[in-house]
Amino acid sequence: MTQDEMKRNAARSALAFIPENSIVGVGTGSTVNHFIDALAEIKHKITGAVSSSEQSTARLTALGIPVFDLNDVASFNVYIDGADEINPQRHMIKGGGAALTREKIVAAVADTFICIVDSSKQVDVMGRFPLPVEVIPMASAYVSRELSKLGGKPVLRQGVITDNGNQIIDVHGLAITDPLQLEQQLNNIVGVVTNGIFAQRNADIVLVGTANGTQTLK
Ligand code: ABF
Repeated sequence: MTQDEMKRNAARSALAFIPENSIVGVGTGSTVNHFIDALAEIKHKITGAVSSSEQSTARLTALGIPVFDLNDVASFNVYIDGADEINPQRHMIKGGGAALTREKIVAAVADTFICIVDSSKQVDVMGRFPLPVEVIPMASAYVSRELSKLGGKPVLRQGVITDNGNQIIDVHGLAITDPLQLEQQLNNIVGVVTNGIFAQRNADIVLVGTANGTQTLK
């Protein structure tokens, strides 16, 4: 089974968690794209979606799923999103798709965060995937210097401006043994908008696509 087939299986398994007549929180990335395609098959059973990126909004809209402004949605039940890495405590690294800020915002509002991944995303200690950090452009050099002090190797992601008009620094070489502490420490660096550690708000449920079917972790 290919990685993409595992992603697709995990994504389709998420349909079982979508309440009828609900507004669904939708993340970003190739695994989520499979979820959006599957959600379109049951769009008559849901009210619509709130989206974490222009990319996902375009896909949802093209498939006829109404997209609501998050400011018009006080609460909603389920947020479905992928991850770049996920550890046994269901902490994640996200942001490979440069959508981490809106993903973290939508996840904060959701009652339940369901992460859909293929098995290659599972790690014991996060950090092999370079940690994305969204920064205000004028602060990128200063933030890079601060990240270097933490032992990382910061690399400004070339040619990428986020939906929010910011830049991304990818931090290589970190061994994230205390995700909760590092997430808070990074949040305190002036100029950082969002960092890609999702630990304070981790996933509630993980659907893992494997060669032997989809595993549900809670
Ligand atoms: C998104 O899912 C991003 O945060 C993360 O980078 C991506 C994972 O990528 P993919 O599903 O394409 O493997 O939420």
